[in-house]
Amino acid sequence: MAINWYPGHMVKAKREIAENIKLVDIVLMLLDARAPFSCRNPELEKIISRKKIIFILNKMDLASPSSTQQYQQRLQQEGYPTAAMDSSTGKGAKEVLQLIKSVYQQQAEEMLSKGRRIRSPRVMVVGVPNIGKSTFLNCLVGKKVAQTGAKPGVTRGKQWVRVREDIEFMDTPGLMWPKVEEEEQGLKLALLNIVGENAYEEYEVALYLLKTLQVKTPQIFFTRYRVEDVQLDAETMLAEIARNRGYLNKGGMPDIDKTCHLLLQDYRRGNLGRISLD
Ligand SMILES: Nc1nc2c(ncn2[C@@H]2O[C@H](COP(=O)(O)OP(=O)(O)O)[C@@H](O)[C@H]2O)c(=O)[nH]1
Ligand SMILES: [Mg+2]
Repeated sequence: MAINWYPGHMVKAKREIAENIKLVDIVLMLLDARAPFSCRNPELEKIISRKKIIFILNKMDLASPSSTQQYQQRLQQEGYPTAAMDSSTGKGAKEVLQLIKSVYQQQAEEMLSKGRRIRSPRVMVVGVPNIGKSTFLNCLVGKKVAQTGAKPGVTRGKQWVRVREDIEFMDTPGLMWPKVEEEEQGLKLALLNIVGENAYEEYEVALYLLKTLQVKTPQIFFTRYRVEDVQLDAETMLAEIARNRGYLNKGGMPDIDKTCHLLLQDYRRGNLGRISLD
């Protein structure tokens, strides 16, 4: 399966980011902590390269803590400051604000040495769809500025929202598109609910998840779905889960589509544990 995902509105999104980037000092690039490298886009990083980029590994509550640490180390080796965050609870918010201030410090000193007045850092949040941009902004700013789960692409006038620590956030986050280069990366992005659902078959993504679980956490098939032989081939496994759940068609046959949907949902909600993919 080739996931070829570059919807029309991404062209507009790219133009908007290129415009808005001029107004800020720092870009916070949100990545999914479960597969941060799959969310990246070198082309966009190049467009932004004249600004300071901070990578935020969001949804860390759903990711394997040791993987998150490793991913952060790799990004730091590339020279990027990083932090991890759970925007649904605000865990990590303090560290993010602290990081922004310390990254800005250098710029502030340069301003000072040129005899310029130091102003508050201006920050823009960017990230792929569903990564949690709106949730993140609302969480840091401490009130509802951005609509969560909203359809992207509604342009309004730029507004700045100031947080206590004297940081100004652009109220409209930038929509970023991942660069999908290989099949497995596309499957990960589909599993993470980042690519639009018309771009993939749930069945194929569920097969990918199933194989991943069999490698990383096979016991889950027993503990959650009551399947005793955790290494069954994919087809038989899906049918077993369907029967155990009572997901049957009219003819009494296992409902495979419904079972695939269940698997994906369980992964996305964290019901299968904290499983990272990159
Ligand atoms: N578990 C968890 N869910 C999150 C986190 N951040 C966002 N979400 C959820 O992810 C979904 C997409 O969030 P949203 O802010 O609308 O994403 P956006 O499209 O990037 O603006 C929503 O259901 C949020 O509740 C997080 O750190 N942890
Ligand atoms: Mg949003």
